Amino acid sequence: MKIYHIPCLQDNYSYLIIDETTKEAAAVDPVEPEKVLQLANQHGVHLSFVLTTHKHWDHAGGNEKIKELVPGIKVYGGSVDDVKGCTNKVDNGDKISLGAETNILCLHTPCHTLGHISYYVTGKEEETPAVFTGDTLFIAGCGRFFEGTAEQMYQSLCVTLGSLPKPTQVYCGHEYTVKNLQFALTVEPENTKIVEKLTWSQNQEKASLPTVPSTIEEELETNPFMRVEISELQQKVGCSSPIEALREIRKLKDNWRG
Ligand code: GBP
Ligand code: ZN
Repeated sequence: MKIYHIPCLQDNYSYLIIDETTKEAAAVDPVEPEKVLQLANQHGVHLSFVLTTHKHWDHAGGNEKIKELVPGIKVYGGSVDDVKGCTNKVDNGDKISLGAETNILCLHTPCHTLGHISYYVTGKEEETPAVFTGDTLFIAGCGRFFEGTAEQMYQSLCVTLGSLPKPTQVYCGHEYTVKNLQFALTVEPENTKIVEKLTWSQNQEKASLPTVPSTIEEELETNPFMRVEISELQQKVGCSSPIEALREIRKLKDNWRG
């Protein structure tokens, strides 16, 4: 499989996933459909379906338009979210195949919205898997808890996504990395992995380059929201359990003005 990122709106990312042997492709959150279609044409691939991470307009807002532009296209979205233009509702554990060698596993990751879905994509055996995390997991951050609880985000972030293979490539819904790492440093000022990744991210930004993908391993090393099982980190924010710490770090981030 081949994955391309497509910057959209102010700081959103859409993605194009291509099954190379069949030239079948899928779009993740194509909020500006023309951009995705242009890229698909450029690579001579056929767009078979859309994977929607959640109902917010900056992710699902292109679905109706892409259905007009690509007759017969399927639009997947979480069964609990009211996703615009959805033709195929999915639940945790559902599987979708793309072309001959690309498989997609739907992971229900609620909290930012109740029906949020992350998509875990595997290709040929030797290929590194990828996960599209929408607004649940950002590089060094997580989404606001609009519809869910710290318990749900703990399950989504630390259990469901946190137990994927460490090398899994993480593709998120927004470019928030620099700000997220600056906030992460306020929680763990002595974490050298955060310091190093912040410098790297600032350089990427200066060069107009993306900070995606990350990996699950890097997130476990730098993302404060995924590190809440560490008791020293819990103590740093005055808590004594992972869920309590997650709730507190989210509150700190909501009130943080970087
Ligand atoms: C920033 O830090 O760059 N602009 C600010 C934050 C996801 S988008 C903007 C913000 O709040 N972004 C959301 C978020 O979860 N951020 C994580 C964080 O701040 O740590 N959205 O566009 C947002 O989900 C939206 C759309 C929200 C429709 C509600 C509805 Br209804
Ligand atoms: Zn959102």
